[in-house]
Amino acid sequence: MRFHVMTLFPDMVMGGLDTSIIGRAMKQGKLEIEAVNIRDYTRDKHMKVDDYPYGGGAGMVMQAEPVYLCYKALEEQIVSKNGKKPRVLYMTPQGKVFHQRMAEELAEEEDLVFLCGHYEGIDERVLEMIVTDYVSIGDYVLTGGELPAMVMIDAIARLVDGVLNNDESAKYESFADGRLEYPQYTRPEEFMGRKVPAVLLSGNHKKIEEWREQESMKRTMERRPDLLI
Ligand code: 6GU
Repeated sequence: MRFHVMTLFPDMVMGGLDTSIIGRAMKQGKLEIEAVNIRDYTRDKHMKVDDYPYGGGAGMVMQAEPVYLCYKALEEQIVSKNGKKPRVLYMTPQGKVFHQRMAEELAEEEDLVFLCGHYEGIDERVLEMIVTDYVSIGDYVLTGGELPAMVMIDAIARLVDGVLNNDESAKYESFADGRLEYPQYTRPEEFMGRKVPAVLLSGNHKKIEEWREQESMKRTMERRPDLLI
């Protein structure tokens, strides 16, 4: 799977994703992630990519042309490899709120383009021309789309075959079945007077499974009862 991020801060995006599990998967060739600098597509002699909003108001707006030219260059590269135009996800608090089912659906794509805005947003005209999906990561405001793009890429990439080395771990986790995961323990058996639940040391796999099922339900009722309705 290939992720393409259109951004004014490519180092932020690559720096956040080329470590740990996602970094390993990139090195193994299971994922490709590229961050393309929108500023490379300005034709302004001062490399300007933003301007004042028509009608007045606070802040600056990213201009249509650099975003358009950046997308067209990417589109050509993607179509030549893949044969079809990619989905283009614009990161905005005005979008549909991202969730696990959306991650599962997006993980089916071969290429995904993430468009990250900054300042007061991007000229509406280029959004109308290139964006296929408006996506938010929750009801709060961030300074730019880079962190949301990184969050989404992490959530989608770990669903790609071969990215997690233990394919069990994608199966039994929070949200995979609409419930929170059961608590985990490792050595030592006793830590500052707190013991590991005895059932986990019993070797009785049926009992352990029942206990985990109960804990998972209890935890979901306590912490996220909204998941059960
Ligand atoms: Cl996707 N972008 C920005 N700028 N802020 C957000 C967001 C996205 N999702 C929640 N807040």
